[in-house]
Amino acid sequence: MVIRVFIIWMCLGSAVACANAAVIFQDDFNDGDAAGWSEYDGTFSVVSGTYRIQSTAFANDARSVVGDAAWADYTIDLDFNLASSATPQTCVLFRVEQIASGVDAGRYYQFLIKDYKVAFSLINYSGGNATNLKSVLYPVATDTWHHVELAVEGATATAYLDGVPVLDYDGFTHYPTGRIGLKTINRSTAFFDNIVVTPEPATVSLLALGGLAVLWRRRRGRPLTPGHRRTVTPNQISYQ
Ligand SMILES: [Ca+2]
Ligand SMILES: [Ca+2]
Repeated sequence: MVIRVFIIWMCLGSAVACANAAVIFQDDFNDGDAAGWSEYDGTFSVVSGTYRIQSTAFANDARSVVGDAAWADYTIDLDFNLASSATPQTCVLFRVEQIASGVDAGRYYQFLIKDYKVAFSLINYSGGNATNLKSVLYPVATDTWHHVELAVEGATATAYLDGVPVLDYDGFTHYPTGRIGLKTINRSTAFFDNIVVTPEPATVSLLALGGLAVLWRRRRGRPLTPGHRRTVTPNQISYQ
């Protein structure tokens, strides 16, 4: 009982405590490795505390995934630096249901970032023809660190670049759950850092603690949506 009261007091009294408790995955690569990540088809290394992913050929999908296949609604925060090249492009993968070696081999969504556009795509063993769901022209400087926030909830996802909402789409009905991932394609190289995954909506549930629930909304003051799903994962996963 003492522990219950203490934890409840912590969450009621400190949003910071709740925010930390809600993190279900994080990696800053400062330990010099990418232990825990599953890598496919590219060249991977940790360089100066960042994760370098290189596509080695035109039709080479360099991908690395991590997390829990049961994750449904979550927000991915990360920093990336897309190296200049002939066709610079990288992707943040979400709801990775399946993944395998080969071009477009797997079932997952991706937030595609090129130097001039961003897009949401559907991959289903697409053989080099990923299905474009929605795209918009948007300049992204290469050789520069940027921040991505990708909020996925139900059939909707919203992508922010450096704090600016750049793309949203509400038709993500194919894959209900899946891991997260990083990707470069067509000879591109990108660096990644400060990966943080939190449940979306950022709601902390203490239902397990004697039936008392404390709900807390983290981002942008949006009202709680009646009937929204909670996907708090009890076990934190962290590969450091
Ligand atoms: Ca780092
Ligand atoms: Ca590590």
